[in-house]
Amino acid sequence: MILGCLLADASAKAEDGYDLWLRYAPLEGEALDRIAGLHGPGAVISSDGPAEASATMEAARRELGVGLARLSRNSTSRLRSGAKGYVKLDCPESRGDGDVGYSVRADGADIRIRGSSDLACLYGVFALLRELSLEVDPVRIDIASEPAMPLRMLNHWDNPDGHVERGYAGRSIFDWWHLPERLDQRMIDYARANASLGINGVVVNNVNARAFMLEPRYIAKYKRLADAWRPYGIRLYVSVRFSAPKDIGGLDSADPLDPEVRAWWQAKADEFYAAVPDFGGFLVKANSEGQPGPQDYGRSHSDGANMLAEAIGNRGTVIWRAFVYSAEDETDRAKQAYGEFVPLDGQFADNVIVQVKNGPIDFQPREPFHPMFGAMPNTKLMFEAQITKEYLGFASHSAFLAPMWEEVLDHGTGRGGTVAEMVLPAGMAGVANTGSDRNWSGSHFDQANWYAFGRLAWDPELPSEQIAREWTVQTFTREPEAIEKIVRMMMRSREAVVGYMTPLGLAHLMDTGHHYGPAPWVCDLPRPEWNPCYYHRADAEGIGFDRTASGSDALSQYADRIANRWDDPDTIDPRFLLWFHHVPWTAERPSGLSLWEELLNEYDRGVSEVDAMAREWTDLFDAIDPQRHRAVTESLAIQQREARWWRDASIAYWQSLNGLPLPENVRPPAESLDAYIGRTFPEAPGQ
Ligand code: GCV
Repeated sequence: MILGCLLADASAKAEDGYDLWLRYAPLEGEALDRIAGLHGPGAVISSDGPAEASATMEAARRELGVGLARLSRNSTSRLRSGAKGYVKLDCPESRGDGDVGYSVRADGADIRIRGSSDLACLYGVFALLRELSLEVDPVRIDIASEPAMPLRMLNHWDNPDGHVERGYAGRSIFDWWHLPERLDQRMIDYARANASLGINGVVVNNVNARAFMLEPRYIAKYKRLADAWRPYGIRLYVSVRFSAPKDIGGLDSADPLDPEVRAWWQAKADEFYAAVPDFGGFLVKANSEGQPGPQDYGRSHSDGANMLAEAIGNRGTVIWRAFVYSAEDETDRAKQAYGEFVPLDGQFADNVIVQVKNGPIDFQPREPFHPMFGAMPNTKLMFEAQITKEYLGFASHSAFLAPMWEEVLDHGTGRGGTVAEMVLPAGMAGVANTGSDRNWSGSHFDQANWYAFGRLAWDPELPSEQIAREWTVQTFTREPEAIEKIVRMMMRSREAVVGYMTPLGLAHLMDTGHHYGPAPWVCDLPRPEWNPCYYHRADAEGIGFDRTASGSDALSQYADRIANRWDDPDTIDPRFLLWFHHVPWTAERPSGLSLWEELLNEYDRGVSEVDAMAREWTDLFDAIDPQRHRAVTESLAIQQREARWWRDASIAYWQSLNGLPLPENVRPPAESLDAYIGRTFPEAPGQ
């Protein structure tokens, strides 16, 4: 009786989002009957293999127990061997790093999960539970899956003091102060969530790294974390500051060709591997935004990366970021990474991966794919996505990012394959959006971006709509109409943000520093490429950055096939128009409208999409638990207000340059341009 009360109480508990997509909400009706048939009342989950299980197999069994119990409302599931009608885990009990592909198949009355490593079975369990959550009939389950790429990792921009650079979900989840003695339960829950997606690497600290995070006291903390994450198949990586030999090593140089410097890194790597034998390796941001690097000594990126690669040897990987830009290159920031890295193709050691952002500037709401993809056939390139939405309204605007990543991954490079194909030998990294907020991501819908990143890193061919649907079912509801509504909202959400923030290929129009809200009028910051004016180049005549041969010629960094298509403002995909072309405001577009009219339409489309999302969400009142329904309602209200702010402030500014009237059906900005320019936000989140 008491137990019954407790369970009833637990199920009535308000949902706060902590369980992410791993809620395993109880099935009902036929779906419940089918799973009850699978391990009906009094039934047990079986496992082949010896009694002594690896920690990974223990985690797999535990997950299966919890998942099936919750899905079937049966809290009494337990493990036993040899029974009929159960889920069988058919994997070696020992850790195998190599093959993590699995199959999940109905086998008579049983379901058999097979793989050649214990991690394969853990992944298979998560896949089975996902299918069951999606109400797939157990007897029809027939999946064989393996990851498309070896590295599927999160990059945390978390600082040791608990502040997260570009983090919008509270403080850092890593409690460095109390580690190694205290390991927060969140660290296990985090690993479990990652494992459910197949994420297998985590860089625990900001790429703007502090050298002291390489000291022995930190290595002890990493060991504790790595030990906790190992059962979930997660290897730990650390961002390093290139000048560490000087900062903490007592040397007077960090020159990568200096034998003393090389010896220092060798000893440092050995120290790491002595504590953490499966340590993943180092991530480096060098000679970018003030970070030290090999160029400080007249050396190249490959000199720097290869020095670290030698220290690590075949024990791990050096991931070297291609996100570089400097004040000297004033012609076009979008060209710099290609210019610095492509000539080094073939010069990086085998255990070096060059990590490239999805687009050539910086995680804008829309960018064309980065021209480095396809241009370095002899270098392993990894795809860097930003899950945290630095430029898409933080956690207060809803934008499902899978369609954006899909747009880039599926794009042909014109150099022998799509972007996804170019990164298959290396992998994908996502800048994490996690924080100490109870819902992990700052908003319920932002959890979907973590989920989508993991799913795409496992299989970049998964359609974003499928990802949205499976996430919705696991996270919110199995009610068919509600699912359709939510998926529709998600699928248009990013395009809505592009509409009201940066339509038709515009970029980098946000306010300085904190990167929130519009400020296209900012033109006087000391470095040219800090200014929105540098990117939009708007004047009385027109708007857009000429990147054709008559301008910066960034277009020539793309394969001819692509460049030819994008060279003509009339034939280029209009979504990239002003990225590559400076177009007169009054130019007649193939649509028959002027550029000015097209631009205004895009702003209005963005705003009305958000209004539609808010309306649809209101209609879902009965389908979603009240706590989460209310939280999303409130976020959407913020987004509606701020979409108008973006639209109105932008239009007011463009009008101040072009002097053009607004067509009759276009609502004038609510306030004057001066009022928008004069706004200050001492209370703004971010940095
Ligand atoms: C970690 C952008 C962000 C920075 C970030 C940088 C990077 O410039 O605004 O906060 O620094 O990208 O990717 O290194």
